[in-house]
Amino acid sequence: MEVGWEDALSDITARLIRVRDEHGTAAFATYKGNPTGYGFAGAMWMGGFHAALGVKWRYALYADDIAAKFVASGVLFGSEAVAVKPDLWRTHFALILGANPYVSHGSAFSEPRVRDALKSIVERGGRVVVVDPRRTETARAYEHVAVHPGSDAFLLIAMIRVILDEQLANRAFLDRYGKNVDRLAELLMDFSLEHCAERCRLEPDVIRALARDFARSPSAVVYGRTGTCLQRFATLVNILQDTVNALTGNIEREGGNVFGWSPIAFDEQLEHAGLARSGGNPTRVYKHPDVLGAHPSTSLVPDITTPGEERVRALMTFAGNPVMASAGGGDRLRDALEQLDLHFSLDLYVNETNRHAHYILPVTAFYEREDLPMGILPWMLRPALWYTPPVVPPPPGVREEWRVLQDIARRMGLGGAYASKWHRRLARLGIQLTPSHLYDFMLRKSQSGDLFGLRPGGLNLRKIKRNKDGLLLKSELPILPLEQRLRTADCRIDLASDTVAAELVRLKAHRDPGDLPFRLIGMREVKSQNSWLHNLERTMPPARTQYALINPEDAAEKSIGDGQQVEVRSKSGAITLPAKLTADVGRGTIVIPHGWGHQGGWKRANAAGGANVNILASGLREDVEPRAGMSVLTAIPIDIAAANPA
Ligand SMILES: Nc1nc2c(c(=O)[nH]1)N[C@H]1C(S)=C(S)[C@@H](COP(=O)(O)OP(=O)(O)OC[C@H]3O[C@@H](n4cnc5c(=O)[nH]c(N)nc54)[C@H](O)[C@@H]3O)O[C@H]1N2
Ligand SMILES: Nc1nc2c(c(=O)[nH]1)N[C@H]1C(S)=C(S)[C@@H](COP(=O)(O)OP(=O)(O)OC[C@H]3O[C@@H](n4cnc5c(=O)[nH]c(N)nc54)[C@H](O)[C@@H]3O)O[C@H]1N2
Ligand SMILES: [Mo]
Repeated sequence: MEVGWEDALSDITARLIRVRDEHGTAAFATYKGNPTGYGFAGAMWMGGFHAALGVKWRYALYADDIAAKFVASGVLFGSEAVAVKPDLWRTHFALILGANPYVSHGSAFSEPRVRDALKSIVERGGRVVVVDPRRTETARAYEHVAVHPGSDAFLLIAMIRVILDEQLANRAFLDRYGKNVDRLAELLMDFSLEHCAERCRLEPDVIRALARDFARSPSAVVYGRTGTCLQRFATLVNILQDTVNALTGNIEREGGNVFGWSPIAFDEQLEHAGLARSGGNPTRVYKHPDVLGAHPSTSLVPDITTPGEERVRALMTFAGNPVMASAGGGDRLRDALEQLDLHFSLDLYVNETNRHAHYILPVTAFYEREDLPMGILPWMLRPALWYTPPVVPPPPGVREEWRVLQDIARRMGLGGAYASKWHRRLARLGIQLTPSHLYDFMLRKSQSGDLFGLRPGGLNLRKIKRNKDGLLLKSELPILPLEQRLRTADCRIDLASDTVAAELVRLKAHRDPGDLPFRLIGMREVKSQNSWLHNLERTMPPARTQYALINPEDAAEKSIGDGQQVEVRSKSGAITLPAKLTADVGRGTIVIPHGWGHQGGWKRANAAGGANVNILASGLREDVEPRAGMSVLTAIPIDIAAANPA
């Protein structure tokens, strides 16, 4: 049913006030999805909304994406807020694990010309090696190492052993910044090269050569992304990646893993807010850690449904679709959402998650609003700022995200959705700061700012708007002494922390169920953005279908023909979809893209069919990576069978 903004906002406000009066602000929760990264004003106002309302539970896509990388940075570098990224424009060796930048465009770093950056490595005589169970678009363009799903920890351990055993480590770097190198060697004693190679389904010589070449390269960097973060041992794998970087001296060196540069010190802001260390505000039932202040979405179901104190009763979903995208999603989440006193959503579409919400508030899309994407500055390989005005007028009836959040906070008597209590006070006096005010203020007081006139030529919003093609702030990332980068108390990188020791014990003890011999991995498609972009003719032409990619020999053994329906079963559920046979995937690996199987309010997306692959992910407490709260969304044990055997 359609209602006007006035009715919707006044009822939302009334319900929020009722929940607060009856249960306190610990009954408030939000879920923030991926597109909050593509609109800075909305993201900023969401932070302000949390502060103004005192929202205690802040679920986000991080746990289905990247929390493990942040936690690993905390363990090694002393802060989870630092944006460490591969220096692709200068490196001589990029070892890429579980990332497919030719399709994804790169992640956890920002570079508009990512293909050129990778090509530049080969052009200066270097190498790009892609470690992936599938021969991906990126792997095809460079060298491919076909690792078995979920075995990256063993690959990295084996590389570390070769580097240590063959004295290939950078002693000068380790003497100055390393710690516990000998203890690391002891911890890894039980993992022989041969055993590790077997787990990875690689030849020991392949790993040996990789380790030697990496260590001897003038500069080199291990870069891992979702394929490593979504594994059962995600934090360990992310720590081991930077352990390889550190052992070879490739931290904060040209061509290594570098801390980068941003005019606005978002890392320090997070550190001052006490958010650079995970676990300060664990989830109420599973006690999974918050990372950079965000809670894993796998906890949503128990936190809504388990009776008791601080139970979630009012939820805002903002640019997200956890019913489809989260390991804790599916029907269980859909049913849990029905129990809420209030669920409202800011979105462009009626998706699978907000379909059952009390209110869906339609907001402007990226082409319909102005933006100044400052939030990704710390991740940029070439830091730049550009202002974009709206390029098309919004359809009637939609509002900008920040205005909606501002309005709700104002109606609740809080002034506005500002992080700063001073700004909220000003707002109560009638002075409402807009995104432009805050952008200008942040820029002007930043390390490159004009300091409100004290530093002529410095940054301010007017200057950025005047430069229609944008302002390139740095063409090369500055390299600083590590003393200025590391946040550890002793200014050293502990390579054998208690976290590593504990995770190695867990790794050694873990056994996958023997009756599920295949391993499921995901795949991003050019014409999808997680669970959306599926409702447009250009991105979802009638012929487009979701497939399960299967190695032809596996298919033959299971009597599955090309195009035939195959049932894919995990311990958590089963889905059926057509098979596509391809030697791009190794034996024992099944590849299924996520974000399909729509049942939202969209027509074309629903009609496209397919299945929600995350039904196969468990999201149960025992299947969540304990250190960072990451979901296990890759290397899931499964079995396959022809759905309609002849
Ligand atoms: N199996 C499997 N599952 C995965 C992953 C995987 O690799 N494999 N990847 C995970 C990752 S990395 C992520 S980030 C998550 C994503 O998880 P989510 O962010 O929860 O899911 P999306 O599908 O990206 O949903 C985005 C929603 O935002 C809406 N939207 C788009 N633009 C805007 C906007 O400007 N404003 C607002 N308010 N709404 C907007 C869209 O209509 C859509 O409904 O999925 C995770 N799920
Ligand atoms: N076109 C498009 N672009 C996107 C997105 C999208 O949905 N569509 N999503 C955006 C988002 S939210 C994100 S977070 C980024 C993600 O950016 P990337 O991580 O670069 O994207 P993916 O294509 O998911 O790459 C993950 C790779 O990991 C591999 N993999 C799976 N399991 C394992 C394993 O056990 N070991 C190893 N070594 N590899 C494994 C997969 O085969 C896959 O090739 O992409 C962003 N860009
Ligand atoms: Mo993501």
